[in-house]
Amino acid sequence: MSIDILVIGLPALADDMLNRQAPDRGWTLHRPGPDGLPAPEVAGRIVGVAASGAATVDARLIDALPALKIIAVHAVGYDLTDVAHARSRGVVVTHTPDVLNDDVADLALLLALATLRRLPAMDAYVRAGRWASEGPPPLSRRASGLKYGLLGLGRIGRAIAERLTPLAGEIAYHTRRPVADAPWRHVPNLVDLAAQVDVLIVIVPGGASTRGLVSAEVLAALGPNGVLINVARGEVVDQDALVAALTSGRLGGAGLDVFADEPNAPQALIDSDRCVLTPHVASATVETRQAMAALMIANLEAVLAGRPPVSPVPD
Ligand code: NAP
Ligand code: 8YV
Repeated sequence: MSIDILVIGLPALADDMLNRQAPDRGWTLHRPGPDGLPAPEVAGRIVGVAASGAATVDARLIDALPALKIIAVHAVGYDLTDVAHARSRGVVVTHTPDVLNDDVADLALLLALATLRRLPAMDAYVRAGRWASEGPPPLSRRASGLKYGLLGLGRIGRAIAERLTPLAGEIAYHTRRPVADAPWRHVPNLVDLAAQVDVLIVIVPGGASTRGLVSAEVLAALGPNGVLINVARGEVVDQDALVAALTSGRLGGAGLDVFADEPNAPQALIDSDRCVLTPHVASATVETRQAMAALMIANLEAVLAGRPPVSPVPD
């Protein structure tokens, strides 16, 4: 008997791995149609969903799949899956934590350094022949010795703080509850943290509870010499306020991997040489994407064989 799985928007490497491994497991893979749903004759047989972190798995889709047992999200962030609705239907939701911590932390550090040292602008200066014609470019900012703040100190936040430790003058963080064994200073109020640091790095989950957390007030507290780094979700930052602060010089710079309306980035950010922009690639290395896909497949395999999931999303 075939085991039917709906595959939604997986990145190419994960899609290829699933395609290669499906026959050995007796899995038949299906894709949604233009309405976002599988064909009606297939919908009743789907027992698993394998979804990109960028794919919406909402109540409409879950309700269209009466035999569904598991939604395996290919990401640590599962803000686009309606977990409460899945649970109410007895469907397990899994994600891919930890295997991507190092890559996401590396990109956060890269964005911070590249923004402070204006790396893309310096590269463009050489390529445009301006070094030869105009002489040395304007000076950039020193990264070592600065005060770094983290909004979020979970799996990835800790990996970022550990990378910053040999570099930073000071590291502080804001979370709703202090982390018991963390050696860094907890700041109970986000605006206070932003006022105290030179660089604020955002690494909290997306969703309703964090939407707009980095507000105009937070950006004002960061100030004209402050730098914002976002490797979390675009919606955590008030993007209009960010554009206004950057273009008016009320914020020093920004390094952004995520945006409010992906894959679109605001033209004002594209035009600004005080931003470093990457297209949501913090986990996008061959090694990490293989590990994420393997974990997603392991979760599907476990739940579809009647075993507990390997990495369920927390309650
Ligand atoms: P995690 O281990 O669950 O950590 C989340 C942290 O955020 C915790 O310290 C939590 O502390 C804090 N937090 C949650 N809600 C908060 C709030 N309202 N105010 C202040 N702090 C809050 O998650 P993770 O594995 O580090 O991943 C974090 C997120 O990064 C993911 O959910 C995903 O959205 C994003 N991400 C992006 C990429 C990318 O490609 N750019 C890749 C991987 C992950 P408290 O609960 O104590 O507040
Ligand atoms: C992915 C992510 O880019 O893990 C997350 O939360 O944002 C990323 O690693 C993505 O969603 C891959 O499917």
